[in-house]
Formats: sequence, structure tokens, C-alpha cells
Amino acid sequence: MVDGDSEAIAFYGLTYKDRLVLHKASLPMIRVQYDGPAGPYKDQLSTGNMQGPVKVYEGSPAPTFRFLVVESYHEIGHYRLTNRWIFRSDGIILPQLYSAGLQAPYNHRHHVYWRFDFDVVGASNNLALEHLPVGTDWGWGPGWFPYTVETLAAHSPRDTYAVLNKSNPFGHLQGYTIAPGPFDGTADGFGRIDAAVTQYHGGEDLRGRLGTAFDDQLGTQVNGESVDGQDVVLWWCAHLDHHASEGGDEWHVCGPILQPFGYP
Ligand SMILES: [Cu+2]
Repeated sequence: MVDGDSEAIAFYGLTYKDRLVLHKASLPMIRVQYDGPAGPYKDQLSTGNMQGPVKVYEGSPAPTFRFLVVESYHEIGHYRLTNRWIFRSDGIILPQLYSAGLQAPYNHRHHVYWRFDFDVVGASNNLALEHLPVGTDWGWGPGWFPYTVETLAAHSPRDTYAVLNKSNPFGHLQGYTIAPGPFDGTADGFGRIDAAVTQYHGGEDLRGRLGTAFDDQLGTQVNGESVDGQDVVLWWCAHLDHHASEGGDEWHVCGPILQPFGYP
């Protein structure tokens, strides 16, 4: 059974230092474009293509932090995929998608979409920002551009984002930065966005049903609504290059780095 809808694993009510960070975090969509006559494809991780049980393990590679990993392993066509989520005791969250296998013998790109339904401190009064390579100060520090309306964003090289709570409930700004991992790539004509910022609507969480092979359909959720001091959702899209000459047994990984700031 391929249910196409369960996302296999999703996390609800994530907190750091007893304060809410994310209402939900998941990986609803992967789109793949080949340079040869194959595809494009749109896949979703689900309990139907999951192989074996979800694995949970922990470790302590350094005296400064511990980590907890939750991961699922999937097979879709010739693809082997590991959906790994690393939660560190210092608040850092590393969602990572590992990919191996060649569906067709051509260079291709995996466009991997994570959905981060932020509730920093709470659902209300959140704000998303993008750190642009300029000295302009819009009131949040040099380069930090606050998003006031829903947006599809892409820049090369790609930027770091942040989501914070505007109300300074603890006397200072508190939130998370979302920074590109080393293999998150840049947008292209097929995977057109690095990030999207939308106002939360429960009905827009379509899980594996959002998007087609030809269109991620995120544009349908970006229709001019305010995201300034709202309940915001930040989408992150990594663009993972895979060269056919590397063969099918080479593992590739992508995914952003979520890091807290302003926590005591
Ligand atoms: Cu690949």
C-alpha cells in the first residue's frame, strides 16, 4: 500500500527549553528532474513505501551536546531514501534526506521540500525574515528583511532565514534561524524556490497530496495574505544534484540547519 499521504514521520509540538518552536515539521514532497528522457517525478514519503520500522537512537559525540535521531527508510522505484531528523540537546534541528539509486542513467536533481509550521513561543505574532547580503537595516539588524506578505523566494547563493516571535515575551527576541546545508543547492527553472512563507491555514496542510511532477503548487498558497505577526509556515526546498557518473550506490544528503537564538 502506498498511501501517499502520511509523510511517514512528522513531528508535532516541538519545544526547546520548554517553549514551543514548531506546531509541526515534516517532509511532504520530493520532485525529481532528469536531463534525459525520464520523468519528471513527484514522490512522497509514506508508510506505504517505508521499509522496516522507524528507527530511534541517541548518542553523545561531544561533551557539549547529545542527540536524538528519528529516521525512516524508503524505497520508491530505484530510489533508496533515508528521512533522518536529528534533534540536539542544544536546540539544533537537522532534517536530512539521504538519497541513493538511479531511476534513469542521466544527471538529475532532487528537489526536496520540508514544511516547518512554526509556532515560536506560540502560534501568534510570528515573523519570518530573510538575511539579504546588504547593509540595509529594516529594524531587525543589517540585512534582515522582514516578510510582510506571503512570498515565494529564491536567491543565488541562497540565504539564511529566521522565524521569531515579535512580542519579545522574555524581554528579547527569540526564535530560530534556518540556514542552508552544504548541499542544498540553488533554485532552477524546475525547482523554482528556496523558501516560501505562508500564513498558516489548517486546510493548506495537504501532506503528500500537494504538488505534481510539474509544479510544486506552492504558488496556490501564496496569495497576498499578511505574514507580519501571524501564524507562519516556512517551506524549505533543497536542490540536490546527482550525477549519473557517480552511479547508484553513492549516497547524497541535503537539508537545512535549524538553530535557536535568544534562548537563555
Ligand atoms: Cu538521484
